Amino acid sequence: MKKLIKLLMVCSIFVFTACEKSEFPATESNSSLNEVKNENFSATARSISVNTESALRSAVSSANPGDIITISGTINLTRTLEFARSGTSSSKINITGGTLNCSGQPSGSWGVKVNGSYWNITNMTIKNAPDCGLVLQNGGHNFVYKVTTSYNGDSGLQIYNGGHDNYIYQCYSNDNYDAQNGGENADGYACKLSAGRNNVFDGCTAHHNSDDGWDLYGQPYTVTIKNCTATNNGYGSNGDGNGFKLGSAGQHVPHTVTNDTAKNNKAWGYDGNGNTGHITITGSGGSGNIKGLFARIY
Ligand SMILES: [Ca+2]
Ligand SMILES: [Ca+2]
Ligand SMILES: [Ca+2]
Repeated sequence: MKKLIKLLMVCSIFVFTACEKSEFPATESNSSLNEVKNENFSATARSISVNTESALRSAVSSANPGDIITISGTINLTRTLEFARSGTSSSKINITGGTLNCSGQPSGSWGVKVNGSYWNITNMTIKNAPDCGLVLQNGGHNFVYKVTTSYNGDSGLQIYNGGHDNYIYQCYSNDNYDAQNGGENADGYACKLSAGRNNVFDGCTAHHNSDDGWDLYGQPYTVTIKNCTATNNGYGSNGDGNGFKLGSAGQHVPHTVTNDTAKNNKAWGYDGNGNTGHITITGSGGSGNIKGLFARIY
């Protein structure tokens, strides 16, 4: 009954403003409309806890700005989970908690892909995906915080296909290994080939990944890596094992590397890898890297 009354109120306001527009200041009528709409008719933000794959998919596929989706315990994914919707700059979509075990997914599939924008992805583990654990592409302005990507069959966290303005903060990526290639591709963090502008890694750790800790191979825009640590990367017959691989041959892209640490990696601590762009390395060092600390940094 209450809803019916409010519905009638809204209808009458519509009719009133339509008929009496000239006598009613537009701002006043709009604000009273908005008040009613916000109270009852807009999709209000939800707080949802999920503990099954179907509930998780339902929450994600219907997510609206301001929603908080909390994953409870471990959910076994049977196929890639896509974040296709988007929040807004002032009201992000929040997904937090739990573990996503992707070991039951089809071969070659990613664990989670983010095609949308304005997500906060926090306090979560994504593991055992046949290919990359977490992929950010197309969209941007996503914030990834305290997310662990482990034991995936390609890179733990990858940004490419135009993914831009992402901030990866205090995350862990470890023991990712592409067994079928002898470890040639699985990096802790790959921001490579085709990622967009303004991607930042801050306070993250990559260790025991089969290829590199960080890999900016073919990345066309500047990436910022600060306060990060890469240790013990490089194993399998083909793993390269650089702490920070900072581009590739034929590129002229400046990257920013600040207060980072590279220790005990199989190859170099920091390798420009043929990128002739000026790489600003400040306050960064390390030890125990088999080939040495810096190579081809211009
Ligand atoms: Ca792959
Ligand atoms: Ca490699
Ligand atoms: Ca690599």
